[in-house]
Amino acid sequence: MIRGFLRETDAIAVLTGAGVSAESGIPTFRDAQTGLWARYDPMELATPQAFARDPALVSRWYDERRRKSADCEPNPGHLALTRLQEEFEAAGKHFTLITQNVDRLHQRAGSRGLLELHGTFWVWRCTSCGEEREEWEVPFPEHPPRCQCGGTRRPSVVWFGETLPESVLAAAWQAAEHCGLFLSLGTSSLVEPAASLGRVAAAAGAKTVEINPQETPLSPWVDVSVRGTTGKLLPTILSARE
Ligand code: BV8
Ligand code: ZN
Repeated sequence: MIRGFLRETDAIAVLTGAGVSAESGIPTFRDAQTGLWARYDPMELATPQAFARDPALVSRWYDERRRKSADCEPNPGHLALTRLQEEFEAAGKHFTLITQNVDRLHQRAGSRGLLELHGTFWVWRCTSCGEEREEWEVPFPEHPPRCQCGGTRRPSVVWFGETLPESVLAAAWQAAEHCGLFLSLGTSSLVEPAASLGRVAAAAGAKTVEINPQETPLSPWVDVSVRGTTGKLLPTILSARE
């Protein structure tokens, strides 16, 4: 059935979550935090309030996640999406990759033109002068990192309670409304507004597919909900249609 959807559509929108990076060795948001982070709730640390309270702590948490993701490699799930983008674009079809992930493993796998709904921890910005730049050096020499202006720098991610970058969200909504096929991959579909994109696509008449080892609030809304891991399933599902 999914192969039929892939053959028949000329516009695909894909939404990914932390589950897509799990097989690369990066714990998901739901996975219990380990070591010195075990006693912290990620949903609490990823807030402007936590940063205001203890910027060094939050900066160390992001640096730890940067280090982990730097030590990881994209997995077959990431690579299958890169291939699908190449095939779709070579055939003059539309391909939009929308991610909630801030680790840039999709880009390291060769995906291009992503919509990073929640930003990335590889770009940091000054909370005083707003200067923003990529930061690939791991670990940071100091926490939190400082700007030339003396200001404190923060990761260019969207924290809970903060609004998403308008142009990125609008492009994601547009892609969901105008696609013929929507894939929801490795996401618990709990965090808004990202979690609404699948229902937007379904309401607009698109075929919708979910891949997740577990049921999610989106499962009842999609045409096909596959229980399994993206690293194992995507290479077979996305390449079989030739
Ligand atoms: C906002 C960046 C305006 C930082 C992140 C409406 C109703 C209720 C609440 C709200 C609402 N609207 C807004 C809210 C508040 C809030 C929200 O949604 N809260 C939730 C918790 C209820 N949303 C916001 O605050 C958003 N801002 O709306 O602003 C506003 C503000 C206030 C009030 C109203 C409006 C901003 C949200 C973005 C926050 N930033 N990340 C960082 O990463 O540090 S969110 C972060 O958590 C991720 O980016 C991601 O979005 C989310 C985690 O979800 P997943 O990626 O899906 O990962 P998770 O661990 O949950 O699940 C993994 C899944 O993978 C599981 O299902 C598992 O089974 C599966 N899996 C595991 N292994 C595999 C696998 N799947 C496949 N293969 C495998 N191998
Ligand atoms: Zn500055």
